[in-house]
Amino acid sequence: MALPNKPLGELKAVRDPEVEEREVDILIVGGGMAACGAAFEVKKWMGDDQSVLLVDKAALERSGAVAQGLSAINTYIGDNAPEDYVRMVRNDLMGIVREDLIFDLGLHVDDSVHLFEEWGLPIWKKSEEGKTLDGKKGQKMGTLKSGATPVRTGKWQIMINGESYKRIVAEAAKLAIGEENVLERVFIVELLLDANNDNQIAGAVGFSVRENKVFIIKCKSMMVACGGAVNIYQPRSVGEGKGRAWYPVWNSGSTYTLAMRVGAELSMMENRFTPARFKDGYGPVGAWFLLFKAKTLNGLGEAFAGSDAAKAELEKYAPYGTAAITPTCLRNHLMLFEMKEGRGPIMMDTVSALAELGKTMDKKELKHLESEAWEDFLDMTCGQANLWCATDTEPEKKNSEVMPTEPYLLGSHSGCCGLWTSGPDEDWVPDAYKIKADNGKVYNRMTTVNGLFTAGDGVGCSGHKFSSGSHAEGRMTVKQMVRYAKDHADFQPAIAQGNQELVDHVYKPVRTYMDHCEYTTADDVNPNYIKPNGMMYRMMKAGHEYGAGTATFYQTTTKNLEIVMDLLATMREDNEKLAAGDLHELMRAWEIQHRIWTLESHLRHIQYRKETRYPGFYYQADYPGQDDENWFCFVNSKYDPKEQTWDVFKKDYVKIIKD
Ligand code: SFD
Ligand code: AMP
Repeated sequence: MALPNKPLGELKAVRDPEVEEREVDILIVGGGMAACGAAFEVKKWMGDDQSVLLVDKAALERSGAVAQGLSAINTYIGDNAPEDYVRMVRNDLMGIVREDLIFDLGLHVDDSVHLFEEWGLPIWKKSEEGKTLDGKKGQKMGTLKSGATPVRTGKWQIMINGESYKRIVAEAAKLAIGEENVLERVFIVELLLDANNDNQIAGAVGFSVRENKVFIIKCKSMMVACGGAVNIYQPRSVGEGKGRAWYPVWNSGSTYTLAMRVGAELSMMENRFTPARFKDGYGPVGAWFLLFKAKTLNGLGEAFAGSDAAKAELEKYAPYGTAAITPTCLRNHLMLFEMKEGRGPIMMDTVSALAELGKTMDKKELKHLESEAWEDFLDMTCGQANLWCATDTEPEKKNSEVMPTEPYLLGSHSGCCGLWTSGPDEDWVPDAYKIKADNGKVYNRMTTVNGLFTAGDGVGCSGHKFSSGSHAEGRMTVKQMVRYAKDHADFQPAIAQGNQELVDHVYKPVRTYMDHCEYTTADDVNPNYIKPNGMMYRMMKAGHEYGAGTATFYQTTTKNLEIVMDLLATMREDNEKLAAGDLHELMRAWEIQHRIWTLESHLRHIQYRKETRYPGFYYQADYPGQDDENWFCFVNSKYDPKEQTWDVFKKDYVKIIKD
């Protein structure tokens, strides 16, 4: 149940919080697209004797990446073949992906899109004359499920009126799971292993950001779906603009950190996404490229993407670079190439695109087209529309600059880092892609920790799921979680740590603050502690300068990586001295720790992979270009929680869908 909004000001933390214990069969950590899919689906498969709980750090209606809404659903298979979906994802991610997971998702994703429409999400349709109909007009054409034609932007994406997308999806999730089974504004700090069975998940510990209370929750099976990692790198936006990034600022790498700290295997953490976006406002470019057919121009006004120089550059990265659709990282690479050659900045030619489209339109239709251009941002990144207002930008009169952003880590958009999970238990899935649980059975999307599952941004090696795919994956996964909990009905989760030990751990930053805050007149300057905000600057600066941030045009070297790893090790030591005076700051203290662990795993993987697999996302300058002979494989890693050591290693890639 949602707690009411707090009164003015932050809620002071107390030294000894209340403790609330819960025990359920199925625990869903996170409340985003994947978790809402799981919540919608779970009761269809649960037995009457089974129980479920969903825990979100925020309020379901506006949490996670879809909080602001979206203006497109990027994965709708429709008339396409799921095999082609695999081919598209494989090409975009430079060849190394888990084709079993992607194909499996392709079979199920449309069902979620059909549900969204049934729940009231307006999906744009084509009229019989081929005209675009949005909002209520589109709804008159009937539903996608009944055969209406969506407005495709690219081959896979469809347009929606999506400002309230998350509210619609959250409402269905809450109704299905029951409000009494949802805990909002509770931040999960750590996952907990079972005391009696090795490598078995048994629960989680977190705290409320609205009351001084620690939650200790036991479970038989768990999904961790806390989205990707944002603000791990120094963002391009500064000052008050820092509160805005492209991906959701609230997602702090919890998925990866929570899972890695209990020993779950990670995969492809070297992969990152540095999206090309409208500069400073972070407005997405997909609709402009694909729907409005806009081109990007270099500083000389040339459409550089088709130039001979660009073609020669792309040929270096064949077969991906020479494919019909240039992979996302290489589209960035071309922009960076132009900028480094002194031909920046890169501009989105909105003026010519709208003029061209307007040629076949009357005045009223043209006005509508212009409002669609605004709505693209108002639906999902209204800060960009604000910026257009603030800079007197009318897209039909003035072009806008496009720029690759700071790096993000995610597994559901155009990136593929995440956890190594089991594929489905089907004949066509190679054994190497099946993870056997303690009982010898295979559970789709289970991680290498028994009973621990993930979905959406959490599943590695299978990008391009987007909002619809994450929702569908949550549904697919929870069905397996219920099966796992049923198969382990006799399992009694037992947590090794006592309640007091867990409370001491979670509230450590509060105690540190209380012990030392009187020593200073400036709350954030103290020889005995560091505030999360200060730690954030330290982490961002380290990655920015040494870990292939925007400072170096995304380039790093072996030596730079050694330096940043040293800096991160010191940060982890200093994290013991983090201090939090109120509950919001306590959340910040744990978020920054999750970010630091995530960043470290990312850089460990970059350090291990001795090639540059994703030019445009990052460059390992000592190992330029791709080395298929040695590196056409996954890179996985595992943190051992007992020994506190890391292992990074190769895992074979298996091709399932032929070219
Ligand atoms: O324009 C804790 N996405 C797009 N998808 C599309 O289908 N179409 C688009 O148009 C897309 N674009 C886009 C997108 C996202 C954003 C931010 C923008 C534009 C500006 C991507 C999708 O949104 C994305 O793929 C899915 O939402 C991923 O789903 P999931 O479930 O993996 O993550 P989430 O929805 O962010 O949810 C995370 C949840 O975890 C909670 N959480 N809870 C408890 N304890 C903790 N420690 C927690 N940490 C996090 C969060 O509160 C949240 O509920 S476009 O660019 O292409
Ligand atoms: P974006 O707005 O960049 O997140 O893109 C939305 C969708 O459009 C994603 O599926 C992208 O892969 C795709 N996309 C964006 N730009 C292009 C482009 N220039 N060519 C092909 N696909 C694109």
